[in-house]
Amino acid sequence: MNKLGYKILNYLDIIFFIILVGIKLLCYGKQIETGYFSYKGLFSPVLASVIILASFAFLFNKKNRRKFLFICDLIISIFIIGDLNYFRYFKDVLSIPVLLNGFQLGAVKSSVGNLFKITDLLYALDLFIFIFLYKGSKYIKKTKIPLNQKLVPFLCLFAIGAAINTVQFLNLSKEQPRLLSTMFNKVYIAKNLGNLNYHYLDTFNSLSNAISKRTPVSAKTQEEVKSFLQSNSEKPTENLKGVGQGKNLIVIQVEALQAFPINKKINGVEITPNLNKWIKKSAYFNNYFYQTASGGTSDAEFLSNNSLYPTASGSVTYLYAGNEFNALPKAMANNGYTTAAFHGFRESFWNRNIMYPKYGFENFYGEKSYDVNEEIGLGLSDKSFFNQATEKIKTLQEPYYSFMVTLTSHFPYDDVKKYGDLNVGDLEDTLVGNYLKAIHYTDEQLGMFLDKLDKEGITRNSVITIYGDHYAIPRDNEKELAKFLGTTSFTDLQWMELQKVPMMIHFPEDKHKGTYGIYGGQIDLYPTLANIFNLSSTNMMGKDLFNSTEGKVIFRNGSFTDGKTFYLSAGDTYYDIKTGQKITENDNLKNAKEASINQLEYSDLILKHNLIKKFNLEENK
Ligand code: GP9
Ligand code: MN
Repeated sequence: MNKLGYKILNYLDIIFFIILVGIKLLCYGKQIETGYFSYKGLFSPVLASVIILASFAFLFNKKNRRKFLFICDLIISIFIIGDLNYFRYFKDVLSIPVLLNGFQLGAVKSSVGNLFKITDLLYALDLFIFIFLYKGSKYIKKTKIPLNQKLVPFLCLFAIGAAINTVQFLNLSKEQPRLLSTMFNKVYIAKNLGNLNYHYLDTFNSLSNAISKRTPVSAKTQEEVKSFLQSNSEKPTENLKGVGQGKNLIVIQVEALQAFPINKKINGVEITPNLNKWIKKSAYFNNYFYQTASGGTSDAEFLSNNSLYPTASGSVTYLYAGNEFNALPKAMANNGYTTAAFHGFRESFWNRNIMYPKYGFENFYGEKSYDVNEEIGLGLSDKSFFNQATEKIKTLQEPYYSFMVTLTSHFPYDDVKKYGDLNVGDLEDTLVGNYLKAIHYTDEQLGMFLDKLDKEGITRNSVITIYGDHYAIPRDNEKELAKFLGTTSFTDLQWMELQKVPMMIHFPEDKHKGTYGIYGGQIDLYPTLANIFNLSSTNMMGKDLFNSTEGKVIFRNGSFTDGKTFYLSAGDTYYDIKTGQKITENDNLKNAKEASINQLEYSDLILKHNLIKKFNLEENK
């Protein structure tokens, strides 16, 4: 045999490893892909991820190398089989936060047995080859391989794998900017980068987060956070205190509902006639902003139910899934309420199956609870969702807190044919035009739902809150939006002012209706509801909108406004809202800026060091 032949034979274990594990990962990719799939697309990232792992094998002598490869293959096989079974139930991939919260899977544990298929074991078949090779290594003479002969091949292979992978990761982060840090759509990562790369990324994100969590917080800082929270909850609450006590609470978070279509017409037709009608009968907050960051919908849910800020990057729902929270559902449940969350999309999206119980929801009616009999865009249509959810709500023991999250009006609003026939004229076939159609559709479904509640007498005994979760129109499409609003472009300040979402609270018999102009945001919802339902809630960072005279909205990027001045952090500039003119910083503004940054930092500290748990322990001592 020639020299090359010996070399190949010598490294047969590594070659086997790369080929066999590569094939397994490609097969797994095919199994989690429900739509279009190409082996070609997945080939490079899969190969790169396996090469990276295989490169470490060169650091061992032959016997240990085979042991190492066997262990790696064993772990990968367990993960593939585990992921596959998890996918069959949740349409998602396992992640470290999910594994750490595994005990919460409770209800699904029983069905895991039914999901397992005997053919899954094929993924473990190649292990026998490595067992065989490992056994065979008994006959190998123990020779010490010099360090440089280990390091050179290791570094070469590692560099090749890392280079291919870098290109793959960069491409994906260009296509989906928030995806790699937030991991909000794990299946998408696994589909595009392969299962092994997905788990590398998951491990990296979890570790970097764990490290930052471990840096201890000083007693002084902890005290500072606590005293801020205490002083924040000591504000007077006279107006509307307890008016909702004993009544049901229905909160509807509407996908991508911004304030700009409210009370507007296009070609003579109202875009949101139903919301407009209910706004007239409700307490309507017309200066209410979304405060979400990269966690999108999940940030809106978090802000509204916890009155804390979302994380600057990533999503609380993945990064802090292990934390303790004092959320609105928990407070309602403590007051004898039945609590339930409703959303017609897969349960694991945004880690909801883990987070909703953490917030204190006793029931979560996710995708599996509905008959997916009509699909628009991402999934179950709002029409079908509202119809089916109504039936479930009616079975809940009163009083209840029902939290509903809609889905149809989700970006990119391209399932236009199914939205109905709103004539958007010039805006036909534009993102804004399609959005108006989508939100017109959702408004119609919302209207039918509310009318049904009214007819059945439910509104007489319920407080109903509706708000939008986050922006609908990216700034790239500014021109189309300007056209709709009868202008040509927007200044930075005007663009910020456009980031309002409608928020309304409907009380029985249309009580307390009217427009409330105070500047507020999603962080204020929980304190506002806590006052209405007389909850003894603590640790909230927002304000009660019915009992505050001074408006304030702090955005995750450090921008803030009080309704008179708007500070935009991107350009470190203050604007006078009325005149639209820039103003120079003075002591008051400087202090306000510092206070905003402090608040964001307090919220981060609460999350990073699980301070709510500490505060709760201290309180119960
Ligand atoms: C899916 C939905 C979408 O469940 O909540 O989240 P988003 O992409 O809007 O953040
Ligand atoms: Mn959303």
